[in-house]
Amino acid sequence: MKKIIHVDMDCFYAAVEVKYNPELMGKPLGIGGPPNSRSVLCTASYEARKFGVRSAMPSSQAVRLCPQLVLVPPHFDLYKTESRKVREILERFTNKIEPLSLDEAYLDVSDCQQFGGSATLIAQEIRRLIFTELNLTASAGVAPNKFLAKIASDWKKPNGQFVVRPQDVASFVKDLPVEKIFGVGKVTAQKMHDLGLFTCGDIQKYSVAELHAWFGSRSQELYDFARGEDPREVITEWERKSLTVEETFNKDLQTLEECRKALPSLYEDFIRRLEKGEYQERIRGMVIKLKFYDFKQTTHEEVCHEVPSQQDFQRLLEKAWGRRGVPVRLVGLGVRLGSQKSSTTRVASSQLRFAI
Ligand code: TTP
Ligand code: MG
Repeated sequence: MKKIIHVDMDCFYAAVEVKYNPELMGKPLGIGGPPNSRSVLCTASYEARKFGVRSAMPSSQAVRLCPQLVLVPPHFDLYKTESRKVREILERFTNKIEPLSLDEAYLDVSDCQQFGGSATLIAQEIRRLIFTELNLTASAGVAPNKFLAKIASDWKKPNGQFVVRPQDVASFVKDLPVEKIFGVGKVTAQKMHDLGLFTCGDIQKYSVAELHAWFGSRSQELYDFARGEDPREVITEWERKSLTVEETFNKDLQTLEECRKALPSLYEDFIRRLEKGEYQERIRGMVIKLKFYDFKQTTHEEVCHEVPSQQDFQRLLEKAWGRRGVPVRLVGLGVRLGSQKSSTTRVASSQLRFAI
């Protein structure tokens, strides 16, 4: 039985802005460009959320909902600096850390000896250190796996923590809405609702074979998640082999042109995640993935060592699509990652050539 902690900073970008400019404290705050731009908010302080202001909302709409909203442009360097400091605190407890973005990470503390091995007390201590040393607050979820820990960290937000003990898993998942299941987006959730599946308890009534008829290759995973089981390991940065984003479409994309139109928003999402994880140095290849209407899938991959452009993915898409030329239900794009070590070697050898 594993002990996993999911740590998620509270309104992270906004909290960092307040830390560096205490005059902002207690004010409704939005992080993003001015309302007359096409900018959307990265996040909002809890004071602003009371007005319905949310992440990814256009600044113009946010100001309409909350006219006294203080808009601050993002300062990514500050967020990276604070994120590193949080990371340094987490490393006092274990090296098994999987960052998901600048503000959240999984920790596997199964082998951690501190606090008598109590994951609950370790999570409490992590949050105490983040508060006293960094003047920021974090929420945490403690559970036997990643899936449950991530849900739990949201349960007592802000500045709280929630523990799902192994003996509580069954009752915890029973009434959990299907939307909470990892990887279930709007499209799958709607499909589940149409089938009368609203909670994990509803999904539990079906066998893997029955789920397969509806959800194809994801059936085993859904079967496990619905029971609160999740075999995924905590993957440290060095073990991560790829970074990809994907989207399943409500209606299959019929033509190459339709697939092309799907790329910009995927690309934007990809760049955001790439920057958050600071993976640029480790890029070794770019890849496009297509899943066709019949659930068969193909990937096309090419070597690269820099952040691919949207045109690169367009080119890959044409090749992958051309293999079958049939309707597409899912498009994914991303990069393969190598270890930090070989990246250093590559830089060193190119410098050497330069020196010669
Ligand atoms: P979140 O953890 O989703 O949000 P949060 O930390 O602001 O608030 P919460 O207390 O609910 O955890 O995201 C972390 C940071 O990532 C957030 O501060 C800003 C950034 N972000 C974006 O830039 N765009 C987005 O759409 C989202 C959701 C987050
Ligand atoms: Mg957060």
